[in-house]
Amino acid sequence: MARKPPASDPVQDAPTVTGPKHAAAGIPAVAHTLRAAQRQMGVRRTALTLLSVNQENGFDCPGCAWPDPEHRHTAEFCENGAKAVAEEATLRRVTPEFFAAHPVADLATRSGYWLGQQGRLTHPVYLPEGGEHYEPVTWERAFGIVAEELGALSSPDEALFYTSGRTSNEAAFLYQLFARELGTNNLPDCSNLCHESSGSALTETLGVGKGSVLLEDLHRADLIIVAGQNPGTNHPRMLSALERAKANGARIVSVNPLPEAGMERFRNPQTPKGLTRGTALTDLFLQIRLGGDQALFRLLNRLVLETPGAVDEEFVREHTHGYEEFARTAREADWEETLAATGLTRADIEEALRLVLGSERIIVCWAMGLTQHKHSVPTIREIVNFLLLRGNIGRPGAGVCPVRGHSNVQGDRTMGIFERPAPAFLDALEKEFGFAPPREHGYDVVRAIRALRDGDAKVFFAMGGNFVSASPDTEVTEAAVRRARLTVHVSTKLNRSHAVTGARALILPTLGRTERDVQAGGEQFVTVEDSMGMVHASRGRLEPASPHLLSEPAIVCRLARRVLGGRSRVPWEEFERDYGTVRDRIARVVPGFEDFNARVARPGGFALPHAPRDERRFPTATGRANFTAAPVEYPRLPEGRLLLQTLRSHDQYNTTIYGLDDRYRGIRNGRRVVLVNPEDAGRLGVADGSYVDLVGEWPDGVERRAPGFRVVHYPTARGCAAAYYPETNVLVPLDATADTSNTPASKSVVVRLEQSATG
Ligand SMILES: Nc1nc2c(c(=O)[nH]1)N[C@H]1C(S)=C(S)[C@@H](COP(=O)(O)OP(=O)(O)OC[C@H]3O[C@@H](n4cnc5c(=O)[nH]c(N)nc54)[C@H](O)[C@@H]3O)O[C@H]1N2
Ligand SMILES: Nc1nc2c(c(=O)[nH]1)N[C@H]1C(S)=C(S)[C@@H](COP(=O)(O)OP(=O)(O)OC[C@H]3O[C@@H](n4cnc5c(=O)[nH]c(N)nc54)[C@H](O)[C@@H]3O)O[C@H]1N2
Ligand SMILES: [Mo]
Repeated sequence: MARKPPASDPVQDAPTVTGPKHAAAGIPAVAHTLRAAQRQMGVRRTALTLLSVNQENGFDCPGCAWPDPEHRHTAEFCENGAKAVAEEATLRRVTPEFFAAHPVADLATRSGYWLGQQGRLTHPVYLPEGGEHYEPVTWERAFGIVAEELGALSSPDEALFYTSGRTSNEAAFLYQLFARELGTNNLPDCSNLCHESSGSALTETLGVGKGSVLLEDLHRADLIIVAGQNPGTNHPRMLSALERAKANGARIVSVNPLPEAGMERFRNPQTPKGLTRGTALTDLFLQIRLGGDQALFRLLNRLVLETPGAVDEEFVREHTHGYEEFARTAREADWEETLAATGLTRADIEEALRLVLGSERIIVCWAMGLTQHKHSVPTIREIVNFLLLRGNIGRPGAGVCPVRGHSNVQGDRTMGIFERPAPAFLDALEKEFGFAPPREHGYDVVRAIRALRDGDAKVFFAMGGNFVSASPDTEVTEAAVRRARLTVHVSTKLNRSHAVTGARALILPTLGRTERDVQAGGEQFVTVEDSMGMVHASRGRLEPASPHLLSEPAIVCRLARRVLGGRSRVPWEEFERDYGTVRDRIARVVPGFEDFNARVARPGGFALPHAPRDERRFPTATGRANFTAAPVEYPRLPEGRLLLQTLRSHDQYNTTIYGLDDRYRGIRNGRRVVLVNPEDAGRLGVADGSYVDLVGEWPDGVERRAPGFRVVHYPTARGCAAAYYPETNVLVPLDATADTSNTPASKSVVVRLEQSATG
């Protein structure tokens, strides 16, 4: 079977380059939206579907986790949200005939783009041991196969239950309940690859691993620092919030190795101004080196400490712990070292300080640019120090704003999708359901891969996602997954994980967000939690892609009945009939969900409590907000090497590739590109348009090579390079992870460029 990363068929990857744009959204985005949607859905369905995204009676956009504004426009969707919807609501279908025509070995040679473009999965299918094709299977038989393999394990801890962040609260709650009644906490999820570093840092310092701001806080802030995030592509609706903040007088600092178009200027298609020039968003652009953020915030903290009257002494005295030690360490911050770590100038940092000191209310927003480094957790802790110093936690217009990825990734964690559950959560489960959940911690994603590799895990079950493509070290991960006895994917669309299988494999097709979910108890809705802790209902409107689909809750309930049989204490049948009964249990188990069914029925849903935000109460080990002190770290680059970040283009949703353009960065018709600063390129002797292999350097001596990338001279920070994920995941070593959170360090990979043989 092909092990090589497949080429980007059907279109030969042939990038053309025009250079970065300086504004995002506007009329071209609207045109792109409609064109992309109509290609998948046709004109009528496009209109029907897009009009019910994020409306009170409609479905939650399966794109990002950005919250909904209180006054919704008729078209509360963005270009990339529309693409996410069109991917799901497409009229193309993957049927049993498709699998008969394409053996698994053939699927394994196809690109992720090609696989995704084939359309929605229509039937449960099974790959028997030694088989070459997936073949149709009944749901009963499929659940029987899972039960057989789970029953053959010597311990439930040999099973892994992965979750991607689109799963609803109801499905997530049922799924973790099933895994725990079976007897394992092996619940790795995409969060392990994503915002785990934020959760780790915030739980320790503030006592709650979530953001502390609501949308109205952004509108009221004096200063918003956006670090390590590209909202123009990944959270386009955030640009409207930034625009509104600007109109109210806020300043915006953007901290990024790349000048991202969306942060420069926003043309809001829903306002008259947006039809012309739009709004300039960034007041100060700090073009930082990859991994330089901790050093930057450390020096800013020193400068704040040295400014008379700048520290909010009352807040520090009343609410915090660890100030003295932190202040001692911060005072040692060194200008020279900071300039080297960040690549910034003295003037840059002095200007940033001036904006900080001139602002009463400060918010820091961030995403993957801060969470996917070895020292991500201390970096985010340093940001907490920065905010605590001036009392910017727990008052309007101020706080921490980790901007989440998947539309319900935060809710899934709230529902107990976590390999290290809090004892209080397990106690509540035990009390409610009367079985003793396992207490030992389970595997996160990286540990799950090692367990598969080492033969310690034998059944891999995925509730959504694309495990082999999203995970690091593609070759290691794929070889590990192939050792499994059974791999099972609950999926809407085909992806590479279906072609890299255990001895036996199942694909269980499921309903998407956009589709009507009818159970024995009538039409159902589900709920989700956005990035700011707002919970609301989501109701699909479209006819399901096929009559053979089951909803995610139904799949879990039926599987649990089949696997656990008479020994289960859980009323799975009732839960499947009526999701309201699941919400009644969530209300009794998860704090903040009291009276869930009644409150979620209100328009707009409700906000979960957040003690630091609401009452300046910090449920940490010390009972206060913790300042922390850690040594400053930043990546050191050997001579002749570059530090590579693996990031998203404008035409993808994680491993789902919508198209081959990255419009705002001026790249078209290809994904195998590497962005290199022209001065570095000159020093390394790589011409614009030449082809190179990216070769990873990591102390284990294993050669990790991503062949055939077109060099693009691009204004990124010196010493840094950028290329798209998942094509470059082959370069991220499994063991290169963040301290504490164990998130793969996919934004700081040391590489050398070699003349390409394949170009
Ligand atoms: N359309 C679309 N929307 C999405 C997604 C998608 O793939 N497509 N994915 C969703 C998911 S799951 C997530 S987690 C989010 C991801 O949202 P983002 O975090 O915006 O995604 P990335 O493309 O990884 O971009 C990382 C950004 O951080 C910058 N950066 C990288 N390293 C550093 C650093 O060391 N310091 C600083 N200051 N900046 C750095 C990069 O230049 C880039 O601008 O988006 C979500 N929304
Ligand atoms: N190198 C590198 N690696 C990364 C990242 C990076 O920046 N760089 N980012 C990481 C991040 S932030 C994340 S979140 C992960 C993402 O990791 P995952 O969440 O595992 O990956 P996705 O590509 O979002 O999953 C796409 C698949 O989900 C399925 N799907 C879509 N909708 C539904 C649904 O409603 N139900 C079900 N059951 N299935 C559905 C479809 O089959 C689709 O093919 O990747 C991580 N990997
Ligand atoms: Mo993510």
